[in-house]
Amino acid sequence: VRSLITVLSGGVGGSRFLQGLVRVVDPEQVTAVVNTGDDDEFFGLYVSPDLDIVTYALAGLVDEERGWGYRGDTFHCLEALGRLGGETWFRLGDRDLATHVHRTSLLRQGQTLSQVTADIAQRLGVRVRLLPMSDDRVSTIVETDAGTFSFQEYLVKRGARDRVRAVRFEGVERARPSPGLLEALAQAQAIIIAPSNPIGSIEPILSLPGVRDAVRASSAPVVAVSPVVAGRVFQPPADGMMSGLGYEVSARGVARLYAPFADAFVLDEQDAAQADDVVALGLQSIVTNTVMAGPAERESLARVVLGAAGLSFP
Ligand code: FO1
Repeated sequence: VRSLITVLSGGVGGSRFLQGLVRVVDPEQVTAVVNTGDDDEFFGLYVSPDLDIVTYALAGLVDEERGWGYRGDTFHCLEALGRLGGETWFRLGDRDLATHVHRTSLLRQGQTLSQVTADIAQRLGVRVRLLPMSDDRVSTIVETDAGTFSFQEYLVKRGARDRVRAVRFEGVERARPSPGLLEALAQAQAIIIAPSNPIGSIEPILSLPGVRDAVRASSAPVVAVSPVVAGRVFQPPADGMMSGLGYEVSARGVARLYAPFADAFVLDEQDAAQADDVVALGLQSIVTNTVMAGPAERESLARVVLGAAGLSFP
């Protein structure tokens, strides 16, 4: 069995967690299932932000401060586009554009998103198996007081300032999980839900036909990590999406969302007072430092999560 640890992931939070995980386990033991509900088209190019963030992070190429895009990228193409009257609110860097040009070209030639993702990852030296959640298009749509937006419009163009009324994943009912995804869940020795946006990143994956059931049915321990620390998310817009939909923006609030299928929940030391509430939801609760400041913190979080799943690594 190739895939032993299956991680459900969004962009920045998930990628940082995965960076820690591959310091502890052989990357080839890890399958990362990555949200594609945030994908969008700019200038006819197919952009898959979460896949790119995870790919660049694991390749050691990501801009660590921003959490997305290539470190040291330039924006000459975007500036020239702006001069021509093109839209420039989504900051596509020059090197980053190569990824989107290449991906779009391979998709047009008939390759699937899974194939293209594996190709790009391999060429950039990423050994984790990266699976887009689906080869079919699913679009996260955010309904707000100010109108209905795609995820990137809501987050980047509008700065996540609008009150969220509803979130839906257009196309999810007809979409199929990508090839190997259900197997990666069925065969996993541990299923990890990364500290990603529960509504914007994890929920689209779980909403694909068969996925939530496969997580529930798995005999492997399911361990989730809170993306909320001291009532704050380190990455907008998880807070606005949670509060808009009526969920408490707290570690406990996230645990409540995951309780139906998770076995253990990892929350930050700053939220230690909520550990009992997590236990009351029927979850094992583990308190540790979840703020993934640097490589050492990311690695130690990965060790705690693997320990919670009953796996230990030297
Ligand atoms: N996030 C921003 O806040 N502003 C941007 O201009 C922006 C550009 C961008 C370009 C490529 C890419 O892969 C990601 C980019 N992101 C940007 C991040 C991204 O939109 C979000 O962080 C994820 O979608 C959330 O998971």
